[in-house]
Amino acid sequence: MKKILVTGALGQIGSELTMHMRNIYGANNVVATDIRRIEGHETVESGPFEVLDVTNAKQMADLAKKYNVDSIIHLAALLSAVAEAKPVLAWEINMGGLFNALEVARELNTAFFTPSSIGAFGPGTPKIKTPQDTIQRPQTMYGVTKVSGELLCDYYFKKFGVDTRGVRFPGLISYTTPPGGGTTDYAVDIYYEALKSGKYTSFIGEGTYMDMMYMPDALNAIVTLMEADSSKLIHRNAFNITAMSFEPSQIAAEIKKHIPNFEMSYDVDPVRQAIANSWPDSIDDSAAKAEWGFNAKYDLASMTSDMLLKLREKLNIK
Ligand code: VAH
Repeated sequence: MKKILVTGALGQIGSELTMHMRNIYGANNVVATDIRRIEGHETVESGPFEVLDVTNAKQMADLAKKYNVDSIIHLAALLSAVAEAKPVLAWEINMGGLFNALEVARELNTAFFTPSSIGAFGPGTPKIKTPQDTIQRPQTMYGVTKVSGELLCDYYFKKFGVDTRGVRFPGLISYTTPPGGGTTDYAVDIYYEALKSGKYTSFIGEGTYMDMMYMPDALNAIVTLMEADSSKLIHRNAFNITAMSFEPSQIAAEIKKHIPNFEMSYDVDPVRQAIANSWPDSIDDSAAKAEWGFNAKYDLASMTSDMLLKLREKLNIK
């Protein structure tokens, strides 16, 4: 990758990935785009930024040609809970935007990355150590767009030779940009509330296991996969990757090691609980490890230590 276009660059992944890639490839070689411009945001101020509506095919093609990009990192999408509330809009953005991005990649012969998710699995999928290759019949609009996206990306590779690659992300936890409208967001919100109020009411029920990952591992995974030797890839769209699997009481217990008086309670959101129940408890990421050397560094204990340290600085809480 030498000249990279990022869509959704102001989102939870995009805002950190843009900075991560600018540090690696040079600020002027990573073109950040999003549906809106936020003045003063480091992603906007630290290198090329353009307003882009990914449902506008011509606008995306014109930008890719203007900057002569050789890689597209397509992140613009609605997350699970928002997509369930707005299914038609979710299809338009998640699939319409993806189709436009793949067409640009085909026309300009760029490399291509877009994330799938553990949300691409459904109730009929084996829940423990979910295999790389298994049944995928999700019952959420988010999941439908993720499975459809995986199939479309594989089609563009097989039919047109587009170098498409992707990962099935677990819940991503970060301190920079809060997620917007996901089912796993509780695992981010809990750290903020633990510091601000010393208590948190989880919208996901006790005992609900989901795969999770600290954002630094997610950023490294994207770059490592995109720089991997294409000839070694048996799979492409998309690789299971994970760092840990936990349920709400376990993250609460880890936080209590740092904040002994922290109090956890539960007020389950039936919509997001139903989504979480349809997802795996844990996934098998052996294919990613074997084919491109995926290796997560953070576990629940080390993530919690780092999250609380960085959030104390960010929130100016001693
Ligand atoms: C969501 N954070 O909750 C996203 C992600 C696996 C979860 O897809 O929708």
